[in-house]
Amino acid sequence: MKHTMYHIPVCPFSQRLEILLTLKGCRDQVDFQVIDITKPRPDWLLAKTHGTTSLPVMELPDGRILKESLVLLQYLESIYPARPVAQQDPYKHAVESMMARMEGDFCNQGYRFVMNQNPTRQQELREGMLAQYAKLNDFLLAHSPDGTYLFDDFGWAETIFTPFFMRFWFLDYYEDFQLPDTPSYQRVKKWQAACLAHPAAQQVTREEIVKNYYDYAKGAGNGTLLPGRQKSSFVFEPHWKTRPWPPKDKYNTSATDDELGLNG
Ligand code: GAZ
Repeated sequence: MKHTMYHIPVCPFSQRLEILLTLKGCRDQVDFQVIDITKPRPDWLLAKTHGTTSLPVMELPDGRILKESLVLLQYLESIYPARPVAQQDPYKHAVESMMARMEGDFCNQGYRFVMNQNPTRQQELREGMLAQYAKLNDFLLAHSPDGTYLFDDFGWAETIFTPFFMRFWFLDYYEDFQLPDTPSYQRVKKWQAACLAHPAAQQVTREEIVKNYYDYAKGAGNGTLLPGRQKSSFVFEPHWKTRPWPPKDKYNTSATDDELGLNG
């Protein structure tokens, strides 16, 4: 009997689990079941989760339920010990765990920035995002000044952060946000580039992120509908590949379902 992962394919928290399993050579050991975020959760799933809606959720072969991506990562790391992704040395694992603790603020800042609808707040949000990258830069300089990754290879911290580096393609597209070429960001830039290129982390593409997250850029998260729209940018049909690139100028335009190619 397999473990089952109920997930939203484009969700960063579930990509972490796919990356970890890919690194461990165990991707096929877990049965990934796709849930459509644009529809109400099915009753059978709500019964399993006691009414909570956030995903990913994992079901053990005996029916017990676990959730929270960081918890699930640790659980999968424990039940598939053959190819560890986390550092085995207690000090080194503590270091990567300290970096993991920075993921919440990093994530929140990026989503606040993309979801912002007030042009007068753009500068402040840009600076906040840069401050987050500067913290990662300082951490890497302290613990891995000359390396590429935090340790020798793509590992625990990289598994946790890479899905956000990929989601933040939406900041490049909708906010024209890039890291400046100054020393304050050099180390984190090197890290980010290596993370983005790693073969175990290729579950999503820039085009998929930019198209699916249009509604986030217009202020609507988690598959909710914007005024005047019948369809969420997170719908599975029509497939994102067939849809046009959305307008970049989120502050002055609101694309219709038709303009987004959501009517096929
Ligand atoms: N802490 C959980 C974990 O597993 O690590 C977070 C899981 C989660 O937020 N899942 C989202 C979900 O299922 C999908 S991915 N939402 C539907 C629901 O009913 O709750 C959302 C944010 C955010 C950052 C990212 C995301 C996101 O705020 O990508 O706010 C809602 C959702 C900073």
